[in-house]
Amino acid sequence: MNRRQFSRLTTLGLAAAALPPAGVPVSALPPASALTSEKTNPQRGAWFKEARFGMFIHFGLYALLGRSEWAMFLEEIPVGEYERLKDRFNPTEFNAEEWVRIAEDAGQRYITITSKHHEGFSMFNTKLSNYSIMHTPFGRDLCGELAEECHRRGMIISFYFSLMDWHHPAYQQSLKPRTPVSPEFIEFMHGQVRELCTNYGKLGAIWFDGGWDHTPEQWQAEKLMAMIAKLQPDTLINNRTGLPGDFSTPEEALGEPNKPGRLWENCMTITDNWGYDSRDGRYKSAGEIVHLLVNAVAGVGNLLLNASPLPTGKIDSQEAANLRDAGKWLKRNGESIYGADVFRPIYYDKTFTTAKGDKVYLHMLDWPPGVGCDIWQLNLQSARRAYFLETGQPVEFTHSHALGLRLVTRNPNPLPSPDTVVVFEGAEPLKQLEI
Ligand code: H79
Repeated sequence: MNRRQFSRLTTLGLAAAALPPAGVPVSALPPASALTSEKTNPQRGAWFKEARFGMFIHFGLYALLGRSEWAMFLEEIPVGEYERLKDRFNPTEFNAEEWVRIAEDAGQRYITITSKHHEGFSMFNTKLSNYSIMHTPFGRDLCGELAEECHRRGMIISFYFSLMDWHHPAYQQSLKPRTPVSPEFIEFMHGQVRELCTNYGKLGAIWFDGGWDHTPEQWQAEKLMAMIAKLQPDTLINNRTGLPGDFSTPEEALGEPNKPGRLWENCMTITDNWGYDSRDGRYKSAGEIVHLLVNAVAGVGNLLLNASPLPTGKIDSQEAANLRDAGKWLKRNGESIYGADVFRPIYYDKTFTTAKGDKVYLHMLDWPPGVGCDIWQLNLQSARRAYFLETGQPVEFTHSHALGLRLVTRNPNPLPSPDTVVVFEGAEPLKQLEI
């Protein structure tokens, strides 16, 4: 879905159900969890299902230390010492266009950036604190520049926002689990979310995190979500305020294929860390990225894959290269991913199916060149014809009770591909019978 189509969801009035009627006080409205439910407005999640693949970006003061975004906590760095990092924060090589282009080349359709992580440093132009990117040598609204570039290019922008805040003085007393959160902090934190929902145009989602030490009541999460629904009726909200919100967020794990209709997004690192860590050296290859994506989409979920900018503001070049390579596969096979639905649950690690209309896409993640294949328990007998998605070349297939689907045509790729997709036309998605 491009930006114009995304905006049309509002102009068509599809989001109206989420808007409070004029003159009704927020307290008299149904709970925000109901307001943001898909049942209220089935179109709310349309962009999310269409997009399927997004870029997470973890960027903050922690990049300067290069020891992940948890360094302040894990190394017990005192607030007074840690906050001095802002005097050195100057990612002069940051270029919003370059970041968006990397995401585009990777085939990603949305970007979710840390507007504020647990460290409490705002990467946007907040008027509510001096502990922000505006008060660094850099002095520019990085989230704002990125949002603007995204809007320009039809990339959807979402904001990650940490509820907990290791820096704000009013939060210090609330650091202990299950102690109340001070009213001053609630006002500040809700105020920052209001800024994010007011100053950066249309947002895809608000992605809360760090809420586990307190209850949704203590965060006043219902009120927070009602405010978002009012300011940004189409914006999805994740489940990390402790309320269900619109979508689930399994971290470094697959989602909820067993809950039909529930949106979910698998967030994953591309290295072994979220924030830049100079000790890391492990990169997921393009093939691994494709496998993770197919795995998520086959369970009707999304993949939000993290990229870590360096202190200079540049996205790690190896990450960018692997993303671009994964994008080459997506350019040829995107039809089987974007907006794809479930055909049947996952069966094997290396064989997945996705579906759209009367087409079923069989994803062969580990199909050696030159051989055919038997796939047990997969019945595509109703299909009229089959062909390779990349080339259109026909694929001959048979069925038998003993073996299920047999691909008679051998894999013609001279080299192993991360995923060879075979399209079956005329199959009956969701009405499959067990063999
Ligand atoms: O932003 C990323 C993480 O920083 C954040 N969520 C993703 C998207 C996150 N916050 N908390 N957690 C994840 C779970 C907490 C994990 C911990 Fe640990 C185990 C904290 C301390 C021990 C992982 C390992 C982080 C530091 C060491």
